[in-house]
Amino acid sequence: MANARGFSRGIIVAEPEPVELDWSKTALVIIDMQRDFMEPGGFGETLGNDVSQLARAVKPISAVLAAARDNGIAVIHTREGHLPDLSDAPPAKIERGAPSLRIGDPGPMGRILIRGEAGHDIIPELYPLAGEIVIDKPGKGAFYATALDQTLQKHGIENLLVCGVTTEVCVNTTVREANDRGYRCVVISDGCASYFPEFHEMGLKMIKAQGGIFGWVADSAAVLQAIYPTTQKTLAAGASR
Ligand code: TIU
Repeated sequence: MANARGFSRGIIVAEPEPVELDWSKTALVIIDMQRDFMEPGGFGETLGNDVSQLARAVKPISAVLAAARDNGIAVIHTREGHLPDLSDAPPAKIERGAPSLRIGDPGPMGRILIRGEAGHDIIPELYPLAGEIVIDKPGKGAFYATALDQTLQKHGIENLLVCGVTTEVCVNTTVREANDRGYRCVVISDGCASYFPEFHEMGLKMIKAQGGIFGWVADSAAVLQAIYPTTQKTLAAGASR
């Protein structure tokens, strides 16, 4: 199936090598762009992190999200969080370390990392549209204890464009899970961020090393270029639609 502009496939200039994707078999997976990680007073800050480090990923994700929506590429959002009774939160996760507030404690955006609370929701800039898939996950990986694999199979998805936060935690864990399940993963470098810039850098290197041991890495401009291969002409045509 061709996308809205007539391109059924695209080549992303990626590392360690270019990768050609069939857009009808590709999903954009946006990992955990939740207020709990992005804003002061949420889970990320309770762990002692500078949440302002993550803001840089929003614009690149927003641009790829718009292109995906415009071209009929499937969009999947994930959210890390737990049931209000904490039955899906392992004590080993809740009790770890010395955070300022623990998972389930009341904070300025509601209970920390609990489904249905304000802090658990996705930031307004990247809010899911009706009909987009939202996967709630209790762990760092989006496949663990979720229906993500079955959902992707049902939609015939073979390739994932992956972005979100944080690079070395939930993005890396999800990409590793996806790779073992046979999905081709292209991680959008500037669409990911970490509280630790050096972990962001190494998290991306780990994915693309050894001939792409877990997948490919490309920036948002390269992904957009692949979705709109004749950018100027195509965007101009789009503008006059
Ligand atoms: N702490 C941290 O870097 N990340 C997480 O706890 N979850 C996600 O990455 N979503």
